[in-house]
Amino acid sequence: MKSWWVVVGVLAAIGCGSDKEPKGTNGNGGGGDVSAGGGSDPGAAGGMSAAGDAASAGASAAPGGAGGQRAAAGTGGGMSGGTSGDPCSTTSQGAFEEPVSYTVGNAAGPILAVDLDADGHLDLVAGDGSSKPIRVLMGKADGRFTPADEYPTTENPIGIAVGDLDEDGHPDLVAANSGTALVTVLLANGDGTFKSNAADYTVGTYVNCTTTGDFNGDGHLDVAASNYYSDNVSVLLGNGDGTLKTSVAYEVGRKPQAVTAVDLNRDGLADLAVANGDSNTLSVLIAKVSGGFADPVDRAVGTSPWWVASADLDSDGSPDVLTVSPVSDNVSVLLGSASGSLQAAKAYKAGSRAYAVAPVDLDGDGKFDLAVPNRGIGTLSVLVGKGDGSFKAPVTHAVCETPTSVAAGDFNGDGRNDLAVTCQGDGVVQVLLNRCPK
Ligand SMILES: [Ca+2]
Ligand SMILES: [Ca+2]
Ligand SMILES: [Ca+2]
Ligand SMILES: [Ca+2]
Repeated sequence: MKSWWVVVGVLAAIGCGSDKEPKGTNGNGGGGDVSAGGGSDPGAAGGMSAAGDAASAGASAAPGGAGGQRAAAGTGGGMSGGTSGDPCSTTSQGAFEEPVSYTVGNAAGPILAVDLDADGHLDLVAGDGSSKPIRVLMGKADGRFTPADEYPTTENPIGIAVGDLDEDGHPDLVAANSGTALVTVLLANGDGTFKSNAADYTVGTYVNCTTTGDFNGDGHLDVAASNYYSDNVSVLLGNGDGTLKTSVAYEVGRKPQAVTAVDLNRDGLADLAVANGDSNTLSVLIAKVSGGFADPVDRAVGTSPWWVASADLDSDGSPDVLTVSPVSDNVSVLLGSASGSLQAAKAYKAGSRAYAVAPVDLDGDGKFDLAVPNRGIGTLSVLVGKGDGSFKAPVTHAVCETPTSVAAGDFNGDGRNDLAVTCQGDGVVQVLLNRCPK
C-alpha cells in the first residue's frame, strides 16, 4: 500500500551537496573541480529543495507551507528588517526569530525537512560531506528539535532524499555517498529511527545528489543519482519492497552537480532535471512510457549551476525549474509548459556564492518566494515572488558564516513557513522561525 501523503509531499525532496568548488571561484578549497577524488572543500554545498515534485504524483506543489508534510524549502535569515521589498517590512526586527542552533556535522551541507514519525511535526535530516552519518533531528510542537541521532552510511553522504520505498507508509531515506560511488537506502521504522540493515547500491563516480520518483509508472518509487565524475545520472528502479534494481546510467552534461525528479510533461512519469556544473546547463530527461528516458534536452543556465529545484512558480499547473549559480551569484528560473519543455532561463540576482535555492512562501501571500543561502557572505537572500514566475530584488538576512543549504516547512505549526540553514564549518543547523504577520 502506498501512503499518498508521502508521494505527494516528499517525493522529490532532495538535499545535495558537493565538496567540489564551482569553477571560477576560490573558496576554501582553492577553486577548481579538478582535484580528483574530492575533498578540497568539505562542504560546499548543499541545498534543498523540494517543493516541486508533487508533479510526479499528478498534483502541483502549493507554495504554502503549512501543511506539514511537504518538504518545501526556504531560507531565512536573521535580523535585518524593514527594507522595501522585505517580506515582513512591517516588523521592526525582520522576518525571523533569533536562530536556534543544533549540532550536526562540520561538513553539513544537505538538509531536508520531512515528518518521519507522522506526529505532525516536521523533522530534519542532515547529510555530511566529511564523515559517515546522516543525522536526524526530531521536531517538537514548538518548532524546536531534539539533539541529532546518527545513522551510518558508507562515506560522505552529501546528497539525501526521502521517499517511501518499501510502501509501508513511512518515508525512507536515500543517501548519495560521494566517497564510495554508492547510494545507501535506510528504511524507516516510522518512529524516526531506521532499520539496521541499510543497503548499498553501486552508482557512478563521486555521486553527489539523489532524488526519488516513479520513472517507469509502475507505482513503485525509483531512485536517481547524479555522478559528478561520470557525467551521468544513475537510475535504480524500485521493487516496492525497499530494494532497488541494478542502476542504469544516462548521459547528461559535464560534471552534474544536482538532480531532481519532477513530472515536467505531466504524463504521470517522473522526469529528471539535472544541473551540469561544468556545462553551465540544465539537462531535462523526459521519461518514456516504454521505459528509460528520451535524450537530454539542455538549456543554458548560470555558470556552474550548483543546485536544482522545482515548483509551479506561476501556478499554471506546469512545474517550473530553478538552478542556482555560486559563480554568477544568481538563480536561473526556467518556466515550464504543458508539453514539458522549459522556456529560456531568466536570471535573478541573489548574493555572493549563492549555493542553494528553496521555493517556499515566506510572506504568506500564497505565492512562491525563493530562499537562497549565500555561502560567500554569510547571508540568506529572500526573493519575494510575484506569482507569475518572476521575483523581486533580494532582501538579505544575516545568518551564519558559511550557509550552504536550506530546508523549509512549518516547523511550529503556526501556518507560516520556517527555515533550517546548515552552517558549514560551524557544524550546526540554524533554525529560523518565521514571524511575518499572517
Ligand atoms: Ca515528526
Ligand atoms: Ca517505479
Ligand atoms: Ca513525465
Ligand atoms: Ca510569497
